[in-house]
Amino acid sequence: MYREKKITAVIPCLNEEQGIQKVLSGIPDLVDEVIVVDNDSTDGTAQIARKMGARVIQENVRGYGRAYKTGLLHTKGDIIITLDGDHSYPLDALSYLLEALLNSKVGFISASRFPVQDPESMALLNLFGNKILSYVMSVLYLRRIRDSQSGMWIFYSDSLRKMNLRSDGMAFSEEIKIEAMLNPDIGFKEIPINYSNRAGERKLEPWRDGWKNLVFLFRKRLFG
Ligand SMILES: Nc1nc2c(ncn2[C@@H]2O[C@H](COP(=O)(O)OP(=O)(O)OP(=O)(O)O)[C@@H](O)[C@H]2O)c(=O)[nH]1
Ligand SMILES: [Mg+2]
Repeated sequence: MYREKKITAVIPCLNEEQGIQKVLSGIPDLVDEVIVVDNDSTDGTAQIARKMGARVIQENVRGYGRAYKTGLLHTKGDIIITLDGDHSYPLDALSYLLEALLNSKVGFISASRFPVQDPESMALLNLFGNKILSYVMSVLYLRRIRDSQSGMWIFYSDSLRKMNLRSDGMAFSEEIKIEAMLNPDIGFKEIPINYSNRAGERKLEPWRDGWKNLVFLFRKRLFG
């Protein structure tokens, strides 16, 4: 609990046995419920997460967005925080992000990895792709977006009822921000955080995922 609010963390994981252990051991006590959404990981992700007290939800259909859509259905908290299972997002930022949400007029905060604090933390190709996608998103929606691909968000759970979330893939990250941004009942802002190198193997395919995310932005802008 934090200031009378129940807090749920949602973490999508695909073969993150190295990272998830570190993430779960660093989750602060103010988080009441931790949901790990697993997609049939072939390593020890689910077992480790269960052993460390997380609720593990299995989703059979692959995809980052798909995992989120399933995981979010099971949350009981008033406030939801999200992050990757690869120990790249700073757990010690959770309390200030929470405080920022509670003191803010907006219902959705996205943690921005820009300006980059540690140049080693993000692969050059990811950095380049992210810059392009964030620029395109900013132009299409006439609003400065620093980090369109951030996977660390903090928002009120009742915002979910006001959003139309469809993407099953990596574009979910863009979609949830756009839905928050366009809805005057929610509202969106970014707050900078420190980012670190991921633990474990990369799964992102920068060219393929980058292209899909770019197409998604144009489709979403044109057809809603
Ligand atoms: N359940 C589930 N989780 C996924 C899937 N794809 C990615 N994830 C998880 O979603 C989070 C974000 O994916 P990453 O591969 O870290 O993507 P990224 O942060 O853009 O790329 P990196 O720079 O390599 O970390 C991680 O915790 C992944 O394990 C999936 O298909 N299913
Ligand atoms: Mg990651």
